[in-house]
Amino acid sequence: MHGIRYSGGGETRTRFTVIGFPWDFGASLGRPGARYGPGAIRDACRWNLARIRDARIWDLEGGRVIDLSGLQLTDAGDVPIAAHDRAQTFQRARDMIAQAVRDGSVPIVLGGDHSISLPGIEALAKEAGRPVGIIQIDAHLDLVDDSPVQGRYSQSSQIRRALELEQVSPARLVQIGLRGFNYPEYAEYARSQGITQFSAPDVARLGAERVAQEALERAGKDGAAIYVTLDIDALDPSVAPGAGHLEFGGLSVQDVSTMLRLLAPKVAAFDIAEVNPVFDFQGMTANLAAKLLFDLVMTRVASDAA
Ligand SMILES: [Mn+2]
Repeated sequence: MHGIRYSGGGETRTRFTVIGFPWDFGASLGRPGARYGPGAIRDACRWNLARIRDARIWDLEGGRVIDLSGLQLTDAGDVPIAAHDRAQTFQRARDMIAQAVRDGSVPIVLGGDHSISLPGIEALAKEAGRPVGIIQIDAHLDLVDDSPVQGRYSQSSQIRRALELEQVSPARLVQIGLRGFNYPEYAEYARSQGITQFSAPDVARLGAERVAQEALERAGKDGAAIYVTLDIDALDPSVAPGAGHLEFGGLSVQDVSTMLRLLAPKVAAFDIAEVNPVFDFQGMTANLAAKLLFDLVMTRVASDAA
């Protein structure tokens, strides 16, 4: 398996640690197969890694050549999966992600279904030494408390569980890209908790830049460390067919790219979930994830170097 690795060779200013989390037992309603996500995303990253020359890369969208000499991008491999034991597997993930944060690195967790965000948020909450805010780019709410089918730790509950952490507050949760139809009881829950929500049409109406700026303000309140989670189904299925569930009317590539570029300077931990190669077409979704990962990494390097 290809690791996502690069060492700029200069004095390190930006550290990222890639952690694969090939877990899809949380896909109890959506389509399973996201366990193959980390491998497919790593593979797709080769194209951009190959374009680095002499510690520099041309960022065409940013209109600049970025100096990568201060970048240390390491790949810690995959979380060892105990298929019979979610709690043990999540503990291992928490330990790996916490280690990355302690090393002064920004963890990039590659899912896996969206349940994988919980150990990441827990690790950041434990290590950050300050409050945590969450920016969730997603078609769905993932606020299910409990369900007879899905239980309490599925791909539909990780944000609800994260809100129970002492360091996390619904006032610092921002959900972007929501659409379609959902259970009515969560409308009252989201409103009463003061969760900030931008639907996909909100993003089209307000613009990605304004939404990203407001998200940073809300999630970053109280000096919070910001966890950014990207469910690939936030993007429209026409560009991301390899997802857990297809929810039409989604965000555009440019809008998500713009948002990640604006969030990058402030992100303390990042994950990409629900990339599902089993349902992908021509590797589109994995390649999209790799592009968005590079948007975030390269923009952060440029910002740290400035
Ligand atoms: Mn989700």
